[in-house]
Amino acid sequence: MTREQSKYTKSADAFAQARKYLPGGVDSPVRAFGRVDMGPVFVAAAKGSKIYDIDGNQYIDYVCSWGPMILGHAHPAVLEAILAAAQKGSSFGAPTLAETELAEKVIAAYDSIEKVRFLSSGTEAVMTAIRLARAYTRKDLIVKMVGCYHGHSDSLLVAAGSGLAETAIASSAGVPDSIAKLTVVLPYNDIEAVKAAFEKHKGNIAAVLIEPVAANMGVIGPADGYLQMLRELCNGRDTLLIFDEVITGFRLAAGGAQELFAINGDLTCLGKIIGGGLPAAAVAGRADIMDMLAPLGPVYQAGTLSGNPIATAAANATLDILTKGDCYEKLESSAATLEAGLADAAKNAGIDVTINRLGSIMSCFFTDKPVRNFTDVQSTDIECFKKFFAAMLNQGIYLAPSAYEAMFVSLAHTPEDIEKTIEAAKNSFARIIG
Ligand code: KE4
Repeated sequence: MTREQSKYTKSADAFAQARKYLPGGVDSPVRAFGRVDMGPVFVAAAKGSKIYDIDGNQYIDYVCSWGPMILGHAHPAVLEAILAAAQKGSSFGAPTLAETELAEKVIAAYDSIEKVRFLSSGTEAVMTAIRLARAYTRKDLIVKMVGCYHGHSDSLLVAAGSGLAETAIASSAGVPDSIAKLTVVLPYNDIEAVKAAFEKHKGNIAAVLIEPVAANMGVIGPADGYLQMLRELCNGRDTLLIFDEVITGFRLAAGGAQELFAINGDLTCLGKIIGGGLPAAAVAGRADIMDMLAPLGPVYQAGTLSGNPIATAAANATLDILTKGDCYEKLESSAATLEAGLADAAKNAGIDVTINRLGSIMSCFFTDKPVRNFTDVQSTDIECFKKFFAAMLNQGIYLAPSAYEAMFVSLAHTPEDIEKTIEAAKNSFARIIG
């Protein structure tokens, strides 16, 4: 056993035990560290910008629970709100004032949102948005982009069809072809492909669904004018534009990518940050579409724990902090410093990297080329990323265990954290070259 492996013995034992009872030892696949060819660390606790594993190792955390922990872990005000809510009971299955308060905050942040329905996961939010779009437009097809991830509902576990604008094939077992072929999968940042799909499937596209800033193939921003052209194409064809802002909502700005790019979706899916670290998400948007939801309209959607009072308390406390003061300026400053430091470290080590950053999310791709879509990501050096990940982990820097994920910077990351991360990157690049 190498010295480095000796640092993870309790996690290794825990993983072996977990695999007896949980498929793959985890409750969500990416946590198994399969994409970095090693076993996961089991986390014992977290506070601020740090997480602590069961072997007692401390890490600066850039996963942030895949986005929600933008204030840092166990923020005092969020904890206080959770504990106060919990004292009054954990779930009622009845309306509460806090849900209305949270909806007001979401609506105040987004020009495009008039009504909100809270639910428990991003998957649920997107699944509901699709159902609403099909009901509202009376059309069946959904367009999604290669490399965008929208949760695990059947319609979205699909891969591109045989030819451009052809209907999709299932990308997961258990998804019938009859469902997969109601989705069309196109390259991200390719407006001509969208035009071709509208041409081929005249009048039958209910919605174009997109992460306005992709963060599930690494971070990739929209090409200049791309989102605006999607908006125009949808307008002209009575097709809805659905922005999946589960990651970007309240991350890139209070109004997410739609604020950043001054564009309005017809429906918006939110999650992660609006749960404050607890299970909460939302489908939201134009009132004439949202009012189709039961009990008002004919589109059914429901949830035992939707608007859960403890999750809603965490969410309200989180947004109260985020939407006041200069939080987004601070996030921008920290992330820009980190980006510059990583770029300099790679350059000085003679390693080619492309860093895509928007606000406080970024990805470091091992390539000397721009990364603008999934095909570009696939041409990056994934093996090099795995070495970088392992070298950073062994120096106490916890990155997402996949080249297809994002780094998240929080308000809890201090200048010392950023500096230590840059130093660790210098050592890691040296090891990769060495
Ligand atoms: P959840 O069902 O996991 O709450 O949300 C699904 C989802 C929807 N839309 C976007 C843009 C998302 O990024 C996600 C979930 N993100 C992944 C990580 N990239 C969650 C981590 C995991 O799957 O364990």
